[in-house]
Amino acid sequence: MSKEIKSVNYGLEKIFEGAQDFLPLLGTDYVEFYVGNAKQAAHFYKTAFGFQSHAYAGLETGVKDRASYVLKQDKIRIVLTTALKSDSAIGEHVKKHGDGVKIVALWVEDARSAYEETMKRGAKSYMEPTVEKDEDGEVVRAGIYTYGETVHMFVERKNYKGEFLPGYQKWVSDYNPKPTGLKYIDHMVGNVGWNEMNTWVKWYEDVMGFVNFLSFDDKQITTEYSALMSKVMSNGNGRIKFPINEPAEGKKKSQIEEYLDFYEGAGVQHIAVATDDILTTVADMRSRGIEFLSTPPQAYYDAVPLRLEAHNHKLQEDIDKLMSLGIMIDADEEGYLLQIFTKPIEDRPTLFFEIIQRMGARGFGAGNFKALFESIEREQALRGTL
Ligand code: TYF
Ligand code: FE
Repeated sequence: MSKEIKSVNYGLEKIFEGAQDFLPLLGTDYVEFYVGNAKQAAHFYKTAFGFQSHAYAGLETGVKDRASYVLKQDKIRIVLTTALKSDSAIGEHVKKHGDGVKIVALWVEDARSAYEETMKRGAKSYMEPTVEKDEDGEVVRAGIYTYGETVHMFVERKNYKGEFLPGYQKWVSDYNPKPTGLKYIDHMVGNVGWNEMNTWVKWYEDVMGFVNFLSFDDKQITTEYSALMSKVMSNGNGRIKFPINEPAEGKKKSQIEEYLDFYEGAGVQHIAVATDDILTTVADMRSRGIEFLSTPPQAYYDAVPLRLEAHNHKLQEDIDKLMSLGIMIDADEEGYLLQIFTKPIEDRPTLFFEIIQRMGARGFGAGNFKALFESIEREQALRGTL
């Protein structure tokens, strides 16, 4: 039933051979969303995405100014946080951006060192190293700003055995929809302003020690309207991948510009989550009410067998099933990948999700860009934002 996914290894250890990685990252720790109503958002992520109730902090746990619901699915942890009063940085964030990602937390061995090393390379501080304790031990966290008002929080939890963080209680719920097969975060993409992509590429290189291993220019990814440029940044062990997009001049309004207008600035555009059985995951999510971008045309699927043959890969899935669910297929030398994109999950056309199954390929689906962006443009046209 479920297929083995080859572990993603970008061969980056070669680049880092000999050099000391000043910011060793163990993985994504959690993603925190600031939202208008965390209780309802948590219900949505449980019902539609199959996340499981995990931890809670709020009035009942002695927190007076916010409520946070922590949800889990395999290795993925998301936190939904809302303000409990008007005088609140959380409320201000929601007022400006709508619901969106505030914190991309990174799991580290040593949060103090992560903070010091990035600060001395030019990071802007969000939170100095802070120790939080309870009966399960202690967690050290420290945060720096990245693009827009988005934050990277370094989380050191080697001396902690609790559920999530000190201050949270275990959340036991009677409502527990089944998981949909989401396993881990594959990558998280940021949209930045006009001509700012290279500034943020340099920031990830200089401040975080990341490398740029893939670039897409506007010629590759300009359809009729949806012009953009994109560079993928990765940390040394390849566990953290952050593509950065900027708008490019096209015939009409770029999808990136639409995002920047509605988010009112730079921010996280999409979160790609991996599954090892995309047919089951997507059928399940569709039945739970998640809306995906419209299906590529028949001509797209007609061309798939040749694209796979060109790289000598054999598709293990039934192409008719992939087509009926609207899943796209791309291939490179090392393998293929299956991917599909949700429509924006808020009323503002901002954040969306990608579901991805890697069958050896380490790319980002460049061969699907045309079909994908045409589908996004159909949505933009409906919104009158093209
Ligand atoms: O992460 C990526 O690069 C792919 C493709 O606005 C992509 O998922 C790139 C830009 C975009 C939507 C998807
Ligand atoms: Fe993606």
